[in-house]
Amino acid sequence: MNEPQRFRTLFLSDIHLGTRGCQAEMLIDFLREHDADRIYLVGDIFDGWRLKKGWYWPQTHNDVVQKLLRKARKGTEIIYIPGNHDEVMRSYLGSHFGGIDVRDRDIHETADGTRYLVIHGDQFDMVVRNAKWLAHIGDWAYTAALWFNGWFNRAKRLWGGQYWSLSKWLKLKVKQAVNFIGAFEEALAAEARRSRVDGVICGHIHHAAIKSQAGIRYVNTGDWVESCTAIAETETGEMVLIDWVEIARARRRAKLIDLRAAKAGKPAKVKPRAA
Ligand SMILES: [Mn+2]
Repeated sequence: MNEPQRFRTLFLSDIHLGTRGCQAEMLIDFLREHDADRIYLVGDIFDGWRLKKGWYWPQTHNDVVQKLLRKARKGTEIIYIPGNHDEVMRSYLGSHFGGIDVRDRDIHETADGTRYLVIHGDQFDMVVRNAKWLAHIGDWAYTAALWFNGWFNRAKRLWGGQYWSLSKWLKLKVKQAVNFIGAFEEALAAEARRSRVDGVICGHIHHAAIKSQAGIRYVNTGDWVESCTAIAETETGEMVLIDWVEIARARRRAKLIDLRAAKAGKPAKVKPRAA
């Protein structure tokens, strides 16, 4: 077994423990192979919204918690920044338990002196902020739209109007999603500027990134539901994006090639070739 790779800081967010979508096994592997002086949990670590609807907590989700607590016992400083799905943790701001500090937001200074605001990010998501129920209607709104589409077109045909195209509408939705990501990045960069720091490290939109946004560094940790990504700070203060799905895929490929090579190397299985 290899020694875990050590970083100055690790940033993880949007793990969504307590949901079927959570890639707990992938995260356990990741935590086994990575260590840091400090770990930031940047919100939506567990999913209180989903757990309220029905309890789902398999052993692997416990294992993730145990792995983090063990790291804290061994000296890793762990800072928990709550998100919107685990907002219940916002009642424990300033608390300290099991070696974990709970803070609403934090300023992290890297080894090279760059200062980052660390925050989940939902505070800038107007839909979530102003009307919590809006975030919950997604599924049935879509179903209703499909149903409505049929009736709407039938009615339109009566007075010779044009069809309202669902696929066109969905394409527009994708465009709006792209616009939303852009607006989110801008809002967070603006908050970093207001906080007089060099950049921001956030989560929330499940879209990992390291980029510059009008002179402000924008870093997003991604998630452990679809993409399995983390952000790591090296000993020299460089930020790197770790794509754990891609690394696992590359390893499987390498293993397969090794296996084939080993097979080919066995003299008994290689047919003698005429020179
Ligand atoms: Mn969130």
